[in-house]
Amino acid sequence: MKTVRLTAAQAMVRYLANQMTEEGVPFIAGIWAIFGHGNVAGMGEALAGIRHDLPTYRGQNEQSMAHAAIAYSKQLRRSRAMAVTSSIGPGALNMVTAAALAHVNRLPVLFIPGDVFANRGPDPVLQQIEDFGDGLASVNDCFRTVSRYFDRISRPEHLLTALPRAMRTLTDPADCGPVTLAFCQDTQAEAYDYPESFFDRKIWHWRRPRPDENELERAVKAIRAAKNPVIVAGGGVHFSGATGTLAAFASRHNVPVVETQAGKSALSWDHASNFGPVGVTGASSANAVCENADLVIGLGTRFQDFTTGSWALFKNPARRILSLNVQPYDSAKHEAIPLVSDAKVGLELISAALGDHRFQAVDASLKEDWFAKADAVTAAPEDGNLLPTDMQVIGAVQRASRDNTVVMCAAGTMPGELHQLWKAGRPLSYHMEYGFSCMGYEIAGGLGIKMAEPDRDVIVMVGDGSYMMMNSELATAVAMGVKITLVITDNRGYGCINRLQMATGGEEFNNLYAHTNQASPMQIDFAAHAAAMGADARKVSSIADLEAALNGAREANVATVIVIDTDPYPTPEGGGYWWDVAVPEVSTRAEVTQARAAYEAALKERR
Ligand SMILES: Cc1ncc(C[n+]2csc(CCOP(=O)(O)OP(=O)(O)O)c2C)c(N)n1
Ligand SMILES: [Mg+2]
Repeated sequence: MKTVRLTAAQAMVRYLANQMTEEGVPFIAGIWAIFGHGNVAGMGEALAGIRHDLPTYRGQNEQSMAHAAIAYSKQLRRSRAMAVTSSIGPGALNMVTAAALAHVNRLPVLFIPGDVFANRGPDPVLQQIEDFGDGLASVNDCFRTVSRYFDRISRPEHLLTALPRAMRTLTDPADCGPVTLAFCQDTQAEAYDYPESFFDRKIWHWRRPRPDENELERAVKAIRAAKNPVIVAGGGVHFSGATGTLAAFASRHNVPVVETQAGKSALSWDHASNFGPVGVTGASSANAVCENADLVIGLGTRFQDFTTGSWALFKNPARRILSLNVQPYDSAKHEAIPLVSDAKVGLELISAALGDHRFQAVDASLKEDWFAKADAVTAAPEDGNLLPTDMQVIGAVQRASRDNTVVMCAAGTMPGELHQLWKAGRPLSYHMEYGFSCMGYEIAGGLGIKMAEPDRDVIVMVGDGSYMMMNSELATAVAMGVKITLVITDNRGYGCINRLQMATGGEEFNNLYAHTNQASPMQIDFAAHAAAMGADARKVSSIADLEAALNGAREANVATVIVIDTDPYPTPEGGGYWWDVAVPEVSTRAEVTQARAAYEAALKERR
């Protein structure tokens, strides 16, 4: 057997650089790295040596670097991914939140945190925790719960089994998610005679699992028996590349489609079958269809609470649920009729079995009513003296957008309002991280999206709160010449949580800055802050100026930041659905007691 003597770190990166997609490009498109003593010598030396085949990017924070990596893969429908490496201890733990984000959203990312010495010579090394009763414990154990595959590389030859398992997980449509290979510091630097064949180029083919015949038969029978089915399109539709198939299916069989946050843009907003966003942040049209449906067909959805109205939405006493999902876990949720399958293949087979079967038309005026409401709240304000609403900001961004625009967000007021009000055209023109809804995903995520699709205009919608939590990858975007546009809606605090607090009977407390424990009122000049990181930044004072600034941003040659003050209180009415947020059972506040009574009544609607 021919062998090659390499350090474990050199072997790891050489292996990664040779794992290819069907399109002939490396599956791992690059690696984000922040070095410390736990990876600079081993991984650092190896990455410098391979930089022309596997580019290394240096961000400002391990978590946000991982956000960029994750957004990159989400935008490319998981067809490629990135890796992130850190030192041991704090650098490693900074990535745990991002690992959970990828875990919830079923997105591939490879974490390579440094780990303590396998030989235990220097114990305790700087940043090593000491467990008094467990000699194997390391901070990296935190990754176990939030990784689809976890391994600790404490001998060089562990890579021979660990790396293929890692790739299997990253490229498996059902098990896809974050992989953590905790890499002991001394092991990274240790040499071993690896078989040369281990580094042969390998192509990873995307699998499309076909349904079991009996499951398919039962599913088709259930669909044929239905009078008012609805398809709930989730993120799996994008991952499977099933958007065209879904459009054809919906038209041919006349089935209404509603979209989750991850599924939005599966169908163009103006497709006759698209009844809009579903659930808590949904449209009245979509939710009316769902209330009435006797068969809810989940298509690549996890059925999270925002989709199901905490399971109160699907009200029809006769309703059944069918869950077409590539992951068996999701297919069996809530006593669904399971159909384990790739979305595209599954839809094609169902369509063939249904033949010319068509369902009765759903009242199209539901949609017209909803859009009339949505258009009214997103229109440019007539009275320019009032503080703009976030809805009006959405309208301005929409009007300034083009066919190739991607609008993105993750947390705050904007995700719900964008879900309701944004008119998404092309598939993947809407990028929402609403599985983990992680504040701080936005700016780094925007960077990752633009790296994935440089030809698209990427508009990052970010609240003042999310901006304050994590903004430093803006400097990275500027330095890398990655041109994204940020719209910062400054409502001086956590507007959405403040409204939730009021809705649950609470007094306004600790959300908007005005209600926090502060000696001098917080006043942040976001434009100056962003400009200090090199962005082309300005504050605008009206919706008209925002629109003009957005149009100007296209010509800019650096990342652009536009700040606008908005009103923290108004929010779209007449669309959304109930959301289960537990209200205190006893309180001295009458408002809480009232909210509790409403809450208990609402709970009875759950099915
Ligand atoms: C990391 C993280 N911490 C806390 C939360 C809970 N949370 C959701 S939205 C939000 C406030 C967001 O404020 P901002 O970005 O200003 O948006 P706004 O609602 O004011 O428009 C908070 C605290 C979260 N989603 N993520
Ligand atoms: Mg805010």
